[in-house]
Amino acid sequence: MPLTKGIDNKIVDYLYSAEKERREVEKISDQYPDLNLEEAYRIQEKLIQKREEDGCRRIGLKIGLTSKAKQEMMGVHEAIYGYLTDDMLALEWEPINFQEWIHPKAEPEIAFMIGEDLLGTNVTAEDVIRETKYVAPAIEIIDSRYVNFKFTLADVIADNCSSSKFVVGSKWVSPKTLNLEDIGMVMSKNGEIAQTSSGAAVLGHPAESVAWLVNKLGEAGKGIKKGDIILSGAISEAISFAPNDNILVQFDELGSVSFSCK
Ligand code: OOG
Repeated sequence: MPLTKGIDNKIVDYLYSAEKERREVEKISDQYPDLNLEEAYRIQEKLIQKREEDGCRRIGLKIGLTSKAKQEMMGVHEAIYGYLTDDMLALEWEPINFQEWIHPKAEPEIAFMIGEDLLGTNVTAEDVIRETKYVAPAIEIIDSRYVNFKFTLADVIADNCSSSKFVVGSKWVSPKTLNLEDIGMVMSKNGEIAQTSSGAAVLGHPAESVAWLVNKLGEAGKGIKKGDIILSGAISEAISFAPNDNILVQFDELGSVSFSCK
């Protein structure tokens, strides 16, 4: 049964206040088990509009569930996307206050800085590479608003795919001379290796992931814009961290990115 009018606004307020008040809430599918993905994306869009009403600006998008392992874990065959707003962008040198989060986890990512608008339903990884000005190492901090990070696909889409913060490294390079699928990555916590992987973990190639995003948005007549930052998907499993931890992500050729919280 489709959501009755007004219910989506109620869900938006429920998720928005959970984030603002830093508390975990029961997943919405417990109350609305028939919530479908289209409705979930509509709720996500309204959630972003609410952020905009509060003065935030959209600066890009993130792609999630891009690894086979994560898709299998969730029993799905498709990635998901959410929006990034300017208040989510953190700088490498600024310690972030852990109190901003509920139960955060860090994921290594490759960020794409888009040089030209990309729109359509037949966009390829080659098109993405051609229109990308730079790629950079990044860390995404996800912070699901749901109890114990447990959710259905519709739940997580409505919750803007657990988006919370992201940090982009200071070395930005053209993707044209790199082989992004072969790039190795090591993520360490307080100097100890926590995860290793390579670019191929993201749908075979991070640019494939961005192409998937453009084509998915294209189905709804949307696209990505010049100047957008796109987080192409976690390259390994996410790791939890605590106050005073330092997370460092090092890539071959792309350089490194780190953050600390207090
Ligand atoms: C959903 C978001 C996952 C990724 O890159 O796979 C994600 C979650 O696990 O909370 O950002």
